[in-house]
Amino acid sequence: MTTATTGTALADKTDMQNRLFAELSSMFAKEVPLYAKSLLVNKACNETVCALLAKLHVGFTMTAAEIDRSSGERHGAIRIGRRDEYRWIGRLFACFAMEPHNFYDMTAVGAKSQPVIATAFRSLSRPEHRVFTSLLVTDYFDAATQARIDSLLARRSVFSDRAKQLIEKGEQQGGLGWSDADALIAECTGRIFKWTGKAVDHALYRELAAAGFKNAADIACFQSHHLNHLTPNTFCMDLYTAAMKRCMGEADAAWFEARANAVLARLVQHADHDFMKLHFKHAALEEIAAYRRGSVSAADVAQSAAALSATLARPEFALSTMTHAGFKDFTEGPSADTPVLLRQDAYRAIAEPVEFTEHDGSVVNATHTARFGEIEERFYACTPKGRALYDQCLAAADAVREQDSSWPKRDIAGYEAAYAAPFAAFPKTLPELIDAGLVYARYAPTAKGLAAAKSGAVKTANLRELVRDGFADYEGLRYEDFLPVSAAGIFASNLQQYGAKSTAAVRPAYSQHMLEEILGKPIIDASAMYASFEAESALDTYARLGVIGMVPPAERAALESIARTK
Ligand code: OOG
Ligand code: NI
Repeated sequence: MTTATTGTALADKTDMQNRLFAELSSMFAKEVPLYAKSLLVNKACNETVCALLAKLHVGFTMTAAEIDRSSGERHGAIRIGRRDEYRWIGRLFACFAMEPHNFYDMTAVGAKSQPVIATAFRSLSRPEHRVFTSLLVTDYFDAATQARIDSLLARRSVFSDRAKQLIEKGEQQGGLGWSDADALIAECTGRIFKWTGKAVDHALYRELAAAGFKNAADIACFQSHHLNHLTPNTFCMDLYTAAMKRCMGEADAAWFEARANAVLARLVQHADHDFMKLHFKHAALEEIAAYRRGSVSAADVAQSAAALSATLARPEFALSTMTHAGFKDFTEGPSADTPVLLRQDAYRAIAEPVEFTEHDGSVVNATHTARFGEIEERFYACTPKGRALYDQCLAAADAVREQDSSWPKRDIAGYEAAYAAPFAAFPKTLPELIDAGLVYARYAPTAKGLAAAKSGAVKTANLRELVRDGFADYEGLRYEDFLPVSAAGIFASNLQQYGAKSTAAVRPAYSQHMLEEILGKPIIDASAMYASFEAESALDTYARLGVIGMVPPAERAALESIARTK
């Protein structure tokens, strides 16, 4: 904590961020009852996973509070209409230490293109929350439609004067005291990100939706930047999706139990120390290194699956009795056995009542589908080489699925194997992924290494040898960003719209530079950051182990120049 010139203690920005997301989560749970229930399902699945992992890794523990925290929201998404609003959003997130990372041009993802460009706001280092923030580009439309959208958007004011004052105060002071922080969070949940169920211009809404632009209608006709989803974190994607299908009434108890059995058996096989480091960031590397190998039998797995199945049969898990539009048929991202980037799935958007006010003041009662329930599991961040390989594998796997779109529903095991086949080009373990230069890692000296350094016993500046000798440890860097093609897939299946071409006389091109001008600040290149974290950690490890002088000059210069991109 630091002290402001006014004498008020300033709140820690990461603490503010945690509180903002907790409040957004309870706002969204009240707005979307299915979301509240999905959190319960996720927690039940994560508890099952943690109990098995505690048997497999003796010494691993998760308190109920830790499971609760790490089963919560990991990202949200909002869609902004105007450029000045977008700049305010950037300034708002900066109050919570969230900075723009990466440029996503959703107008350029082929057939799935949408009229938005975007960035994601998150903390630079070890982020737990992020918000995918789109900006509607109205020049994607023909001139007449553009004028109608722009004039609707011009009339709204999402940020109150109070919110703007608080943001300015935060900028001037370098932070906010807790009472101001709480007031700003209340502006977020009470207005900026709140669902109102009120909209304007149903005629424009209908036209945009009919032309494949429901996404644009979701922005242009509404009065706030309502959250369209908030995505919790699962420790086992396939268990959660199976549980949701069971609870939503798409699969029966017998199917669930068999599927849970299969995915938990797979989890037990693959959940080595690297898996633990990736999924449980609250545990220190030394703590994880000290876990002893326990044993989990087939009977243990079967018992877990049966117990979870019994839990999900309880009335509070009967999501089938609630209004819903079903669960997606397949998971986006890499195959289940390829631990890179992220896997995402979702229950589909529900139709919600909306009251539209027309230009003449009359009211139309209609419905709108935009808000859905995503889930995610994050894996290793890819280097550019890894990303290129991923894109190649994904295209081949998508082609397999597109040959027979009913496959995932009909025969999940057969479909999984076919989807995984093109990903065979990817190694499946962290050491192999690092050796192949496909993912980023972070290194650190161990206590043993530091002791050896004191007595001059460390004789190599080769990271692999340092790790082998127990002088250094490492973790794979977790991917903290988004995948536009998965995002487009989620958009598409939720809105039941598969993208739409520009209707402008000349299709405009969009650039990162444009979005930076709108924000008034640079967008951080996440890939350069992963590389710099890796290089810095390597240099720091060499230095602390007293072997920096042994690093070949060319290697050292290369590491220093990557580390300096920060
Ligand atoms: C953005 C979707 C992007 C994801 O998980 O890829 C996203 C949106 O629906 O507005 O959240
Ligand atoms: Ni999302």
